[in-house]
Amino acid sequence: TGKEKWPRGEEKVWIDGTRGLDTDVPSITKSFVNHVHTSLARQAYNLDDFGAYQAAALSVRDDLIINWNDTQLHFTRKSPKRAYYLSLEFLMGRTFDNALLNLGLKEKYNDGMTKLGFNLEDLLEKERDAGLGNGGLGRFSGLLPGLKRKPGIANGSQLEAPDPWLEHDNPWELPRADVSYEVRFYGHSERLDGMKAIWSGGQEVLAMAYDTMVPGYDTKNTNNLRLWETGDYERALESSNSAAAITSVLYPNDHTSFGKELRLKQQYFWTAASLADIIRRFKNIDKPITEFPEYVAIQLNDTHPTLAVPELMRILLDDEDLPWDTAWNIVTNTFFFTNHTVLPEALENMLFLQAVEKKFPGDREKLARMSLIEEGFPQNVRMANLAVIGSRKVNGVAELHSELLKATIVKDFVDFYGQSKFFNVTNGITPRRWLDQCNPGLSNLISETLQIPKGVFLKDLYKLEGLLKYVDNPTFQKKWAAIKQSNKERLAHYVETTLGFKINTHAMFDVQIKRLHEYKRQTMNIFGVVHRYLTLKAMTPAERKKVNPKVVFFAGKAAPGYYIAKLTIRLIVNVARVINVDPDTKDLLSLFFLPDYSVSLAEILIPASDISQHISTAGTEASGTSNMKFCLNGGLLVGTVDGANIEIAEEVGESNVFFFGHLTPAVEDLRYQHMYHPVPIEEKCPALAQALNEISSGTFGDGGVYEPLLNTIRQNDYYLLTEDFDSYIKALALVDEAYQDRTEWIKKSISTSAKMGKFSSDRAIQDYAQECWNIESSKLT
Ligand code: GLS
Repeated sequence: TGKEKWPRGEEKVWIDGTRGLDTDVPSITKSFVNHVHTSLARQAYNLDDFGAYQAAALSVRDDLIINWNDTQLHFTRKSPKRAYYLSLEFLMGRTFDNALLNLGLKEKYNDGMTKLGFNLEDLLEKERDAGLGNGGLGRFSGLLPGLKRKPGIANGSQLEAPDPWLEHDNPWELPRADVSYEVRFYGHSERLDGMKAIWSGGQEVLAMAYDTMVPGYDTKNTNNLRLWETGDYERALESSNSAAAITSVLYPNDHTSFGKELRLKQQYFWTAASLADIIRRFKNIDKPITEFPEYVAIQLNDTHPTLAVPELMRILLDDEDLPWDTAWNIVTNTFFFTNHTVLPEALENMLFLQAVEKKFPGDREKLARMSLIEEGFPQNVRMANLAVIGSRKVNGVAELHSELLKATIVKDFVDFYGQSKFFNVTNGITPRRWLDQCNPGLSNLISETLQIPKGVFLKDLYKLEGLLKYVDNPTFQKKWAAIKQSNKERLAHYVETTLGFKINTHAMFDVQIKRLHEYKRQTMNIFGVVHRYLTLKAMTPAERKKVNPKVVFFAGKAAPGYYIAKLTIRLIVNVARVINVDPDTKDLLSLFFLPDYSVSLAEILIPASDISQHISTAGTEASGTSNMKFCLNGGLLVGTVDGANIEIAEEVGESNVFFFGHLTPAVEDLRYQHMYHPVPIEEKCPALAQALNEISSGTFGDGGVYEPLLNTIRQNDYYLLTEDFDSYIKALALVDEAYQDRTEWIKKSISTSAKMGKFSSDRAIQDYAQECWNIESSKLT
């Protein structure tokens, strides 16, 4: 209410001492110099770019902290319902540039840094990405508390090393020694004289909070991302397990369950700390515990935080003394679960069965399928089933994926609960980072053309539809093309400085960037490159003259234990070594695997792409989000009828997307055929067989080493390359043809970008707010 009694001392002295926001150039430079002198203990004489980045970051951080404090106070006073997003991954990317843009201070910092003898763009480059995650799942949560740990990086034929993210003080993170909770592992329960059971013994570990300020765009609201680290304090009561290991080892396998003790301890550590924190905050508002779901919604980002379900039950039963039914009712009205994949290996694997038995008497097999425990040796807990029964609603991340979920993984649960518990929220991407921050030229052109400030379309992406009026306008087309060209030059400059290769920026830039996985079929892309190389080699010089030059880019990481994925990287790198120096072809085809994939590298690659590849076997890619990013930046897609590709085509029109390959319903039958009626690859797909044989023959070095990779296709071909390769090559030919008519291509590019409104993360978050959390925005003024 703002009318409370002032908590201590003289109110006026407190108010006068409150620092304002640095919103003009003199106060920005003053704050910067102050941080150079006092926080860094340096001077103008010995300040390099990294020091300047730190001082500038600390000065922006001061502003963020003010807004963040005000936001926390606002929420504490209003006690609105809060949504908590529990995720084991947060791929935040860089903070500095994002904070400047969101606070609307970029130009002023630019001026200020120039006056101080620095170039802002150089300072922005000094920041290391905060990369707490694997792929799209982590990036999605980066939009919206977690676990603090040291991730690994990739390089060349993939080297793994600790991530340098945590080596320097991270100015964006506040250690909160004042916020900590004890988390207990192991031990036993005791029942004293028929009293309730008490959990005692085992190991106690202190969870300490680290907060990161996450500013909203064009608002003072600054949210909190809370990560947990094991504190110095550890009491091993019965066990010698090291607490430090809990937060220092990154769980590296996207899509693969680990099922081991450390992984389980990590998951329990962080969900227990987060729940203790949520309960503490709820208790401050002095409401009965039965009203918990009216004040708290918790979204489970995949199965990783599922232990929050039994942990909340434990708190309600043991600490709050509630009866089982009351407790379960609270739990199942608090949690919401988002599934991010139908791949079986990702489904990390108690009384509920009685209800199932009642509804479907005698159906033993159904009971076994729906059980939380998978019977076998050893027994496994089915985390996905636990997440489904513990949550009020369950969603997939694109229309096709949500339908497949209902038809497969959660089918029995749909029969039991009915359809209404299951729904879809198609993923989205933030236009602030994936348009304005990564492609300022395009963002400026859109603003100038539509004659609206950037803030308008960056907050309402549907406004881009206004561009459709200019599709046929030659002046606008020229400007649009010029921006793509300058982004291609920026990427070429990056490649030249990191890999030492000069590239032809007038060639078509073809990009595939994502985690390395067989289902994503980077293999099909590299075999396609080999096919193109062999075709070029067989041409006469005159024939080659008619060919569209093309540069193919790959980037992405493989899980450290994923042998086939790592072999794929090695193959790409070695094919590149051969074709990039072949005098017959190098002007027409070159290939790069860019090491150390990160959000920041994606910010350079995406705006530079003419075409990007999203070529998973139909039914395997839950959504994909880079497809949306490419399209927003005017890149076209070549892809399968899978994940969010489908919805993108619905928006932009199928004529603007290069679709190929078998559809989802055919996949199961084809796999059956492969298993029981195999046809030799030479017969089924000669073009692919030829590419594989060329690799086997040693043209790209490393004789014999690729056989295990090639055999995945020759033998079982689970991901159906032999079925889709021919239509893939045809689709690429259509891409080449379309690119020859540059004006038509630019029209497609503009029309695609103009129709990306649906894929704003604002729409996705709004969907969750309405369908699940039942909260409204609570804006700080
Ligand atoms: C993923 C899916 O594989 C992607 O298709 C999806 O876009 C992403 C976000 O929903 O989630 N699931 C996963 O385990 N990693 C992913 O990137």
